[in-house]
Parts: sequence; structure tokens; C-alpha cells
Amino acid sequence: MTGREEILHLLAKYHRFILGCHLHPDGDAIGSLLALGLALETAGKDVAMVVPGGVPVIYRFLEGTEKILPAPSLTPEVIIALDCADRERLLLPETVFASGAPVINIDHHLSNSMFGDFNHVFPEAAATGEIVHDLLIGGGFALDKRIAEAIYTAVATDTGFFRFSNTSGRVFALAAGLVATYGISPSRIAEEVYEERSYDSLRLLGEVLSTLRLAEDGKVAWMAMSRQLMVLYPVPLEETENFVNSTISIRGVEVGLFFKEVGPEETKVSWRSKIAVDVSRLAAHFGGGGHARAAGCTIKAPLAQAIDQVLLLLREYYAGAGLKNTAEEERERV
Ligand SMILES: [Mn+2]
Repeated sequence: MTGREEILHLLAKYHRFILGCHLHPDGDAIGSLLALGLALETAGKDVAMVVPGGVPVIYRFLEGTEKILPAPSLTPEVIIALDCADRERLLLPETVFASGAPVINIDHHLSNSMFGDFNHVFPEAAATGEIVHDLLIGGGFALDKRIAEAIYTAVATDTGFFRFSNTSGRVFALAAGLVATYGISPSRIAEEVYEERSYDSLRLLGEVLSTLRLAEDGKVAWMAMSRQLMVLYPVPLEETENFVNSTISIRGVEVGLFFKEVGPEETKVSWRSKIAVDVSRLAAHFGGGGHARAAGCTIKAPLAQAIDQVLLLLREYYAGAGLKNTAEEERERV
């Protein structure tokens, strides 16, 4: 584990940086990448912010995202991974690693595999954006409105706009400071991220909601999106990211699941939970991970089989000792 001073030393010492984030980037991935990238650039460094598939449409309102490129534009002295739990999910071309440059891993996933040469990982942080903010302040980097908006977006999206259990006093203090100092607009950011859907994406949600089912005496809710539906309603995958939250909004439901058929033998599963269940542990059974309240995994099986496998695991979970220690787990986590 690498302390703040060592990381700041590396940021000060080197000049050419490549920044990357996790596959299917969310608001925290894009926000923390952008905040650190812009701050390093302002400090006179050469920075390549890289997202091979491009920035998801809903985050393109952030000023500076136009500087994020699909491929690296320089040979790095340092590679920085943001909000990424493991090396396999890091969205950077393999050629980048041929440079032999050291990797700094900045993240907050409990399941982080510590794949970096320097690992700056704090599971207690609500968002990677919070860790980046701490680094920028500690290193005396100049913040501006663009950077403030990026950090705010990172923290706001990873806390479900200040609703999830990771919404701490620290998070409110950080957000309040950014709003007061840089004059950013929380309502505008919320609108851009949550209230700018396409017609097709709402129609698709309607179709997906019609697959909604309960299991385990109403403690589990799941729904599924077939490839057929995705062809019928061609919307960017990130516009389906929040669909899973409908499952967990049902009274009495503890675990919410959303299955996406991404290939004939490949199903992505999004997991959500309320207070009782640590879904990162359950997703880990399928090689996935994430946080206690939000996790993900990919199962190499057709949609129907993947659903069966996950529901079977949950049956075992609820039948076994899994629930006994939840109150304890909850206390440890806060
Ligand atoms: Mn995050």
C-alpha cells in the first residue's frame, strides 16, 4: 500500500502520464480520470487520458472530456489506473504496458487485486474521485471549475446522488466545498447524468421491466435483457446502467439483479443490495466483484443458464449461514 506522499512524489517527479479507467466507464471512472488528467496538464505535464470506446454520451457535458482520446498519444513514464479493481478490467491497449512504465493504481473497490506497482486503494472512500481530490489538495495542484465538476460528478454518481450508504459527512463536505468554491451546478449535473434519456432507452426499460420476477420469498428481484431486445432498441449500454435500480426499489427486496445477454455464451450480471447482503461476495463466486451494495460479474453461459446459476447461489445463500453475520458485516463496513 502506497501512501499519499509517495504518490505525490511520483506525480511531481515524472512528466509523461497515461491515465486509464475501468471497462464500461461510469461517472466515477470518467470523473476521476478527467480530474487528475486536467490537474496534471495544468501543472505542465504531458498527459494522455485514454478511453478506447470513447466517453459515454451522458458524461460528455463535462468540460475537458473532448481531450480524452481512444488511443494513447505518448510513451508514458507512468501509467495511472483509476477506479479499476483489477488489471483485466483496465481499459488500456496492451502496447501501453510494453513501455515498462510503473502502474499507479488509484481505487476504492474492496475487491481491488492490488495489481499496480504502487497501490493507493481506500475502500472506505465513497468514490475514486474523493481519493483524487485528496491527492490534488495534498499536492497543491490548482483546481478549477472543470476539475471541480469532474470530482463532483464522480462522487455524486458513485453515491447515487447522495442516497447510497456510502454517503458520509465527508462526502457532503467535499461536495459542498466544490459547489461553494467553484460555483458548479448540482442540478445541472443531475439533469445531464440522469434526466437526458433517449426515447428508445425508456421503451427498452419498459420491455425489461416486463421480465421482472421475484424469488426467495420476495427477498430477491431480477430482470433480464436479451440480445433480441438490444437489437430492437439500439441504445448505448451506459443508458441501461441504472435499470438495475428498479429491482432494488421494490419493498422487501434485499438483492436486485439485472442480467444482460451480451453474447450467445456470455451474460453480464449487475447486483444491487439494501442493508442485509454484501453482493460483492456473491458476485465473487462468478469471478466478479465491486462493493457491498453494488457489484457485477460476467458469466460464460447463455442468459437462461446464467439466471439459473445466480438464483441457485442465492437459494444456497438464504438457506445457509450467510445471513447470520450480516449485522456484524454492516458494522465493519460503516
Ligand atoms: Mn467508483
